[in-house]
Amino acid sequence: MKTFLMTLSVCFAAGNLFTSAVGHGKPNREIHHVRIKNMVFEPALLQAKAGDMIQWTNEDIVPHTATGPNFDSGPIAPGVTWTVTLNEAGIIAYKCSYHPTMVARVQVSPPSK
Ligand SMILES: [Cu+2]
Repeated sequence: MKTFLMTLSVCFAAGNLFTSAVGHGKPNREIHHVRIKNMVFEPALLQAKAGDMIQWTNEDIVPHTATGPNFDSGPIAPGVTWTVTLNEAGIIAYKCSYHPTMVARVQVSPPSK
């Protein structure tokens, strides 16, 4: 009988642990959209948080790239979307490797807790 009671109390404690572990949500990860149109990245300065995804969509009729210090889309064909996740905070300048006048930035702030 004594063993039975101990088992019950252990289960109860474990149940409490489980309950307290629930409710810690994942950090919110947003998807940000950059439009490539008329040889311009829009917006020119995008605000994001570390861990967010950035999606470039090429709405021009020629290929472009989104090329930064730590990522490179390679050619994004017309009508195609390319996505990257940026995990480090900072201001990231990127360009299109085909068209040097096409430059823009993403400002990545630290992740929200
Ligand atoms: Cu381009």
